[in-house]
Amino acid sequence: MSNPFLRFSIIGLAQSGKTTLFNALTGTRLPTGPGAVAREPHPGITKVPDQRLEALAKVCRSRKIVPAEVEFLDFPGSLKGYTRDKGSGAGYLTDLAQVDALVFVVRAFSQDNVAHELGSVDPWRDLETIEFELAFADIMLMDRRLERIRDSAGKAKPQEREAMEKDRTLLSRLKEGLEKGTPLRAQEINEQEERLLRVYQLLTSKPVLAVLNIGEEGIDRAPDLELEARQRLGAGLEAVAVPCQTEMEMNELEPAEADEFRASLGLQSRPLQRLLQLCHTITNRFHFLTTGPDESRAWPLVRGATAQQAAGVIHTDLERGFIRAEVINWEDLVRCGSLVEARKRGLIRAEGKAYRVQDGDVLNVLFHV
Ligand SMILES: Nc1nc2c(ncn2[C@@H]2O[C@H](COP(=O)(O)OP(=O)(O)OP(=O)(O)O)[C@@H](O)[C@H]2O)c(=O)[nH]1
Ligand SMILES: [Mg+2]
Repeated sequence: MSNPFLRFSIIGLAQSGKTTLFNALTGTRLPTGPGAVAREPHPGITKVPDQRLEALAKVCRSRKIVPAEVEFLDFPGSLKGYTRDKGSGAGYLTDLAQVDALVFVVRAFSQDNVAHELGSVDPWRDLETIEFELAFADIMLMDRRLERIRDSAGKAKPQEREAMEKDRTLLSRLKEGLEKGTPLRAQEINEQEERLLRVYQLLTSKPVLAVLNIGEEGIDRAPDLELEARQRLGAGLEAVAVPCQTEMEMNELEPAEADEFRASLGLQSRPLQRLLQLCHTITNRFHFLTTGPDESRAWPLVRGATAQQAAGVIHTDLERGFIRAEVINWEDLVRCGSLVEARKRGLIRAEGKAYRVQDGDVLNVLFHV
């Protein structure tokens, strides 16, 4: 296991607020609005705030706090444009697929001076359009693959032919489901099939977070909107309402000022923080922690991963030479006030390589290379 950070593609229809959200998340100042004519996806990094790190840094007198990071890619223009454009479309869709999950941005703010490719504001229709376009792109890709199998099956050796036949049956079945409107993420796919599919990077198999881009006037309706989105979107999808423009503008404020401003708008929490949490929920990720005088740090891990795999996120040497991990829950450690005290009270456990790491575990990996 290595430590590539989580990556997300931000996609949607034209002028839905993708770049505005990207700027809000990454502190970038890319131009927004109809004048912006980027063609390439733009990458940016967001640090994931984690209050546990501050508490640990205090206890262990860490010189540095290193939060986890996630990467967002801002895809310009309309998804619809690219699925229909055979020229630049293919490259765009391949780029878009190189991520862990997709963030759909749909317009839910009412402002007449923003031109929208579909006219009136209707986030549900826009979500359906995005799903439809992704399904369309997947079907095109499956068709191409099925065609290639058909063309080369005659020349193939018996063994290859068997593998091709497996591929063909699987793709045909999934395609049929897609054509009936069921994205791959909602279809039954077993582990072995999932492995076969991995090379295709099919878009509708990716987890999705829908961002309802509300204006300040929509803040009161946010909880209802989110609920409705979840009901409409079905299993496996998450939704969050974010006043993207306001959040982007708040990057110019001090954090305390921004919180005050949010409260004055009736926002109970930080929507971008919720967004980041949900990014981890949909990708099945959580963070384990390390701490010491150098740094207190958060590391991403997939749910169910073992202590040895967690060691590999820190460094491949730690995974290879893994002996055991000393583990303590972060709150227990903070309550003890020091590692020495925690050890005295017997709260630091020794765990083997198969131990399943929990959210909030503080790990110290003992290894030998
Ligand atoms: N009133 C209001 N306007 C917004 C909001 N979010 C975005 N906008 C405006 O919508 C326009 C489009 O925003 P962008 O972020 O450029 O949209 P985009 O999806 O990146 O656009 P393309 O990449 O060109 O498809 C800009 O003029 C923004 O100021 C919002 O929450 N409220
Ligand atoms: Mg944009």
